[in-house]
Amino acid sequence: MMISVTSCLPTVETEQVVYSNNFSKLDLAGFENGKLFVWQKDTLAGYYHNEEVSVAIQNLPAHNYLKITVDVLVHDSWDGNPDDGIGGPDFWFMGFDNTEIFRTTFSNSPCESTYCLYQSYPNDYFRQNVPKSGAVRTNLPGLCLFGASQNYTTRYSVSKLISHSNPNVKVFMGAELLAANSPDPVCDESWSIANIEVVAIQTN
Ligand SMILES: [Ca+2]
Ligand SMILES: [Ca+2]
Repeated sequence: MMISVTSCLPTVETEQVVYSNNFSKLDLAGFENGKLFVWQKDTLAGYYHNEEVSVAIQNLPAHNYLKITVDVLVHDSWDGNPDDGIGGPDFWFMGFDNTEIFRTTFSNSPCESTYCLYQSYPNDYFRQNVPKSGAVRTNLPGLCLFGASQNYTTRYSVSKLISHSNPNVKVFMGAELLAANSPDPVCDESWSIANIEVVAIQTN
């Protein structure tokens, strides 16, 4: 957050975690399209393919910013940026209420000097970053297609600060994945959520 160096810059007055859910309590209150599964001894929301999931959080304390952090697991053969009409792009997005605030791509694909399926994360689409850029964990097996292979699930902690003052908010996440050459697209590429945290911030 901003630190006050002169009196005209806002300073944080209060900062409060208003929602935190890692699904260990099987809590899907407020969710639309909420579903749970256990994977690698962890309860996750998912798994999802070309779907949207949201959580409505109500009666927030007075605030003018929200910091939304979503821990996402990207499973199996995501292809990132390439717009070939067959494999990608593989988009993931998030937003609040009816506003999309972030649209990016992820890639779990091999990257060599002669061939690389780049991803946009940690930036917005379209940016060319190497696969798994910005990941917090990469040494996990895939979920389905590459369930027997290590390094085919990648964990990201996606964090966004938004201007917001309404006492209610709906946070949504979703994906638009393309796997036209796959007999089973959901097995080919999917995603799940390990944690969602919302912090209400009031500046003066
Ligand atoms: Ca794929
Ligand atoms: Ca794809």
